[in-house]
Amino acid sequence: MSEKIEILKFADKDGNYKRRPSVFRDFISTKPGARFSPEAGRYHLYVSYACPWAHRTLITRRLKGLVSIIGLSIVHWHMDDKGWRFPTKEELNGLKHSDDESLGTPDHLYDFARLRDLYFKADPNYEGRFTVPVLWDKKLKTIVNNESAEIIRMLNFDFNSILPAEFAEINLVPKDLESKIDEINGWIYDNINNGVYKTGFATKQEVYDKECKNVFHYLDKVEHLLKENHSKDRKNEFLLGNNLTEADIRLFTTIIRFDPVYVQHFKCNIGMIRTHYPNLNNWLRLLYWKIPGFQETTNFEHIKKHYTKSHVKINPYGITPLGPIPDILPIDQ
Ligand SMILES: N[C@@H](CCC(=O)N[C@@H](CS)C(=O)NCC(=O)O)C(=O)O
Repeated sequence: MSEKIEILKFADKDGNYKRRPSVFRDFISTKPGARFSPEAGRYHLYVSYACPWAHRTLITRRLKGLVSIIGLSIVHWHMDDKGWRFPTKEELNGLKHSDDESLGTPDHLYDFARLRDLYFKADPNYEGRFTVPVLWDKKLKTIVNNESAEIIRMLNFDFNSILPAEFAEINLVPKDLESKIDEINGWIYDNINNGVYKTGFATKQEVYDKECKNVFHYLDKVEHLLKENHSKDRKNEFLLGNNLTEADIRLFTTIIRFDPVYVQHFKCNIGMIRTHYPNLNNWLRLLYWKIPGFQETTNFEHIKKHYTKSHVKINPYGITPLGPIPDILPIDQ
């Protein structure tokens, strides 16, 4: 299917991009008799380093100490007309180091060529999209869940019984902040996380104008929020005060892609984070440079190449811009 059809299929007749809901929506649970119980080595995550939704799961897996408990396969950055694929043996043999992830990894479980093969293994009649992230159950050989918002909640809460205390204690959705987190996630998702896609995939000028202005309106709102937080107490460096929460993770994966990709590729170019949003820029650099888990799950090569070389309708020659240089400013600049 060509990119044109792909985009048009999800843009309505008025030129608005519509994201379709995920299909596999089961949950891992400690309740007796639960179909999916938390077990070390039972589950596997399929991600793309390019994808902001998958990136949420990578950060949460790392922060919760689940790296040795939940396995990982990484698709190639190039998404073609059949969707995501894994790097071929030849491609991987051509790399100097066996731990080089610049092209992704093989499918560590089944050696499938494509992510769609995994979806068909779970359900031969599957008719939805073949999206990342996928949380796979090796025991029942099926997809537990392919909705990132739900996967990160499970990673936060539902493995605690098998985690060492230092990781079980980490709670990215503390009870007293839960409703605030849900509220902020809601408007950030609609207007920023998905807002950049609605801008970039708009097929009518007036839709683009509206969506682009909307993204910047909400970036202004976040900028203001961070500024207010910080002016009340210098320790308030995060969206909801002095503790990192799920809301920061979900915003981070869009903001880290903003200057390198969304500004030029999705034409979100009324401003840049580094030049127009000092508080967001400080927050971004704090997470990236100072908090383990953010930098190591961010792969700018996958991010830049994926968007610019996969969306052929937006960028027909697949030229990846060199800048901005650097991808993210150093902490002290
Ligand atoms: N609602 C999903 C959205 C995931 C999503 O759209 N992933 C994109 C990559 S950024 C994808 O895999 N797209 C493949 C396709 O649409 O064919 C989630 O948050 O998990």
